[in-house]
Amino acid sequence: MKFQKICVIGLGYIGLPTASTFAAHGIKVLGVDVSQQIIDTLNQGEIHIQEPGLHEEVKKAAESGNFYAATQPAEADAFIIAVPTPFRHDELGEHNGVTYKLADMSAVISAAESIVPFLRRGNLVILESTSPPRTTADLIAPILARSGLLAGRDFHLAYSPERVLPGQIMRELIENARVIGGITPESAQAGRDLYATFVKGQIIQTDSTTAEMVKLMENTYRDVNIAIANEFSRLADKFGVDVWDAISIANLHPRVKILTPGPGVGGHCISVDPWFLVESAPDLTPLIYHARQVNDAQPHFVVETVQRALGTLNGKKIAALGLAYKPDVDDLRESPATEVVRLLQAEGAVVKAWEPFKPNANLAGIHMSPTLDDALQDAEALLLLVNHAEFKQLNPAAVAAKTKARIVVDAVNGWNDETWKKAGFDVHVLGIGKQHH
Ligand code: SAJ
Repeated sequence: MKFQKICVIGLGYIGLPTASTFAAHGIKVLGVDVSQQIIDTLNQGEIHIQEPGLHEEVKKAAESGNFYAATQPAEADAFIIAVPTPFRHDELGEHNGVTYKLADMSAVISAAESIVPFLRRGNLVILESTSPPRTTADLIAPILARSGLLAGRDFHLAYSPERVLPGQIMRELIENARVIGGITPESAQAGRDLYATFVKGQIIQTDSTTAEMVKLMENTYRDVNIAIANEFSRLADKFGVDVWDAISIANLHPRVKILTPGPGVGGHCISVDPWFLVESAPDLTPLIYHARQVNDAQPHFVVETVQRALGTLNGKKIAALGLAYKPDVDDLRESPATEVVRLLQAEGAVVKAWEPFKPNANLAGIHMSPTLDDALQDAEALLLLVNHAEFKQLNPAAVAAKTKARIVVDAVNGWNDETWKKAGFDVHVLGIGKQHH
């Protein structure tokens, strides 16, 4: 199948890189988003999110005339849905005493509905948004059937999950293997024809429900493995062991690869997607459910570590360094660091947060410092919450000159404790049992 014009619905962290990469490969792309502000920004060649290499690509795409953004779709050869599927904040699911979060499919539903008037015989529709198993067949196909056309007979329908890592999106989009799950084998083939425009990694054709499962399995696998690392950090703390040492020794075993403990799991993917499996089959997912509980509770363990370091939290002034959900990104969604700050404040601590990637972030109840120096100034303790490269490069002696704080709590093992000790700091690292101090 040949594609001259496509329509990408949702211009966020996935949709925009996808749209601009297609445009850079010679396809006419109409990018659609509900936000007029985003549309205006993009049509001027500017972008609303930070991702290495993205701005250049969007600029090029806009200048070449291959990319144009609007709030409504139009007729096209293919439609790609790349809108967010967060969880619902208004309601929880409940089954046999287990409560779980529910996927909010409203953006996917509206995106599918917006295609209906423009769908034509022979088109291809792709869902990229992470979704519970069977979404493509049971939710999207019936909505698109309102056009009078049938998925798999009159037009192609497939699920193809994005699998790119924020911070590496532009490269991974091209190099990663791509799964295309068709509602029929012909739909999968049409999907392959489309993504082969730029994908250099392997393209695997399968059915839509398998592709949905694959996506959820990948992120759930990572969540469960981070949960065990976090649980090990608590055990190490209890038994007077340095978890970081213990993990590096265990990882010398040829079949062991323990991940990294930290303040918890954030972002809009790994902390959300496992719930889609729990929601779909609560009876079958006790491990996935408990891994989520462990990771969600990890900010409490950070707070406990800070409390031990400071004696009490009440009235203590703390400089929280980093609020992003992981190192070197500007994304604060579902960030465990912000949860730590909120919990510290609930215990009476006075926290100033410094996030170099988003100094002006507007987060309810969180005081942002405009500069690192401002956060350091009156602090009694420094709390490292994200392993940003910028923090790793800090010179402890220079920091010591800017603050009266002499206590450091490192929740990500980002700092060399010896150099901080030399600069006069008392250093507490998450997951290092107190018998070590
Ligand atoms: N984290 C740890 N310890 C680790 C690794 C990560 O605590 O050893 C934390 C991070 O700090 C962060 C969270 O987990 O808070 C998730 O970070 P991540 O880098 O593991 O993943 P994401 O959410 O940025 O991107 C993931 C990727 N999935 C997998 O690696 C299986 C990416 O490929 C997906 O495309 C993306 O989810 C997505 O959009 O689904």
